[in-house]
Amino acid sequence: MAAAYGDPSSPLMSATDRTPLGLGHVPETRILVIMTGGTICMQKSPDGLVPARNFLDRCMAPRPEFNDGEPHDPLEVVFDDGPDGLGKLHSLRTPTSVYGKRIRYAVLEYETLLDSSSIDSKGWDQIAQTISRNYKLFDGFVVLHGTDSLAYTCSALSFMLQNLGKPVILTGSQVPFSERKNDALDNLLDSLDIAAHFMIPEVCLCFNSTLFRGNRATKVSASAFDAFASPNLPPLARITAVDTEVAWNLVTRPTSLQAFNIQPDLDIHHVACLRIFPGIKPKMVEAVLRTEGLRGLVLETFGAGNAPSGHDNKLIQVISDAVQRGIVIVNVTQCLTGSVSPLYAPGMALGRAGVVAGGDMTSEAALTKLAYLLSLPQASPESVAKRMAISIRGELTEHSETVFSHPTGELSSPVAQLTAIAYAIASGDLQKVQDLLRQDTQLMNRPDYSGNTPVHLAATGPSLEILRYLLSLGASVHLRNHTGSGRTPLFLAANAGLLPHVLLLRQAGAHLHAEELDTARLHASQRPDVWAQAGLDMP
Ligand code: ASN
Repeated sequence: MAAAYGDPSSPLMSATDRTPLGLGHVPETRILVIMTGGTICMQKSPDGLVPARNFLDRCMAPRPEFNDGEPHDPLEVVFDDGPDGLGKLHSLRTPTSVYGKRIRYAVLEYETLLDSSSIDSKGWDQIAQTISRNYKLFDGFVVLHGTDSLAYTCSALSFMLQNLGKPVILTGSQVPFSERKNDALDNLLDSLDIAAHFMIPEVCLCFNSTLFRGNRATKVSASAFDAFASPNLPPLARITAVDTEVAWNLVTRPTSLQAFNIQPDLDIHHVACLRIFPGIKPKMVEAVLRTEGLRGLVLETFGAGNAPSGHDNKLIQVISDAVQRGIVIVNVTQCLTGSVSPLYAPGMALGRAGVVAGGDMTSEAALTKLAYLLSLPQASPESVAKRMAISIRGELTEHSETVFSHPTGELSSPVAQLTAIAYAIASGDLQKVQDLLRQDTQLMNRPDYSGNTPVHLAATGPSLEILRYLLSLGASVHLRNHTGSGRTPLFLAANAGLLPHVLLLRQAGAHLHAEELDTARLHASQRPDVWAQAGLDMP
């Protein structure tokens, strides 16, 4: 049945769609590179290294890895929400990758380029807004950023970008791109490659040939190329000379059937982080907890979550009083690996005082998560405390996570599995689809020879429930097949006139890709109502 989708006589392919990509045609993936500053773009000055402008022309254009040497039209980019916010940026294209794609990209450079030690929630808003405004125009995003506060920005964005369906890869470097020996070139190339070729719809940090979940990363070296680590979660991918190995079982996906949106304005000015040390005075902790307007505190404790119990338990009293006043206090460990747990009496006493156990979260993740939850409408100390203890973006390990086991102990080949799932989707057999995906969840995003994923097939299949099931597992609505300039599932559903499928895909955040719009307009006269629901602006 899968063959039907590549078959030119298939009713799913309209007149203009009948030609799958010709042999010589190499598909393009569009990536927006967002330049915020950091060492990666810096140049020497009498005052030390300072950010320098014009990264695309200065650093990327002269390098053959980033530039196929051909002239390309500028790319449309949304700069701001005002009437003149839409503009165009000079674009470049990479040569064809080992995955058979070319990456077309533009660099959006911020007015003020920062040393990342100066970033705050305004800077995070700026990045989140840029991604949100350009979400429909690009397949993925690479954010260039200084390394000093990179782990904080990764964590903050992971919470702010809600129901994210596309890759957002942050990177930077320890040595500027303009230096002869640097880590900037590899970090940038790896980030572009990941954003363009792998559907990892998370905020990630790519550094030194390793891809980390952004909210698990922490800076561990001020100078080495190996500057980041993810102490409590293995990397999401490792990039070797020959291949990129993705740990697909670790990748999280949006499963709530809601469109992408952002939560700006993290309440970072009303949270704090305090590191306990031997001999710390309860008065000192109290002074922090009495800071005007304070709503949340991350307490970095010893070992498995312990704090001193001397001074007649005065410290616990101070903490307990603050919790009673509505301050959310979260316990994370100062250790690089491991988790807080109520193993010892002092840790248990903190729990009894109402301190939330932060599991194995990094301080960066705990602090930004606290600021995020406090910024949500109707946030109460109780609701925030409850959500601090559970994983909302994969930022902490929950030990009750379901592990899928294979009933027969044997996995069939990917091709056989794809064929089986295509049959099950075409015949509306939800049970069979569920069984197959339980055996191998990666199947949900795997394309067949014509680039159709199970979501493409279900988008025109007989069972809306199968489509709903795939979307609730987190299957991507953004992958494009090999027809025309690359069709999304939403395009196929609209083209087949399937209104319920279109509405469900839209609910899950699907949109028509910028490269589909012209063809969509040509087709729109047949079912204008369906195309309108698919989000097509018609004259
Ligand atoms: N100070 C720089 C920054 O964070 C450090 C770097 O990017 N390597 O902006």
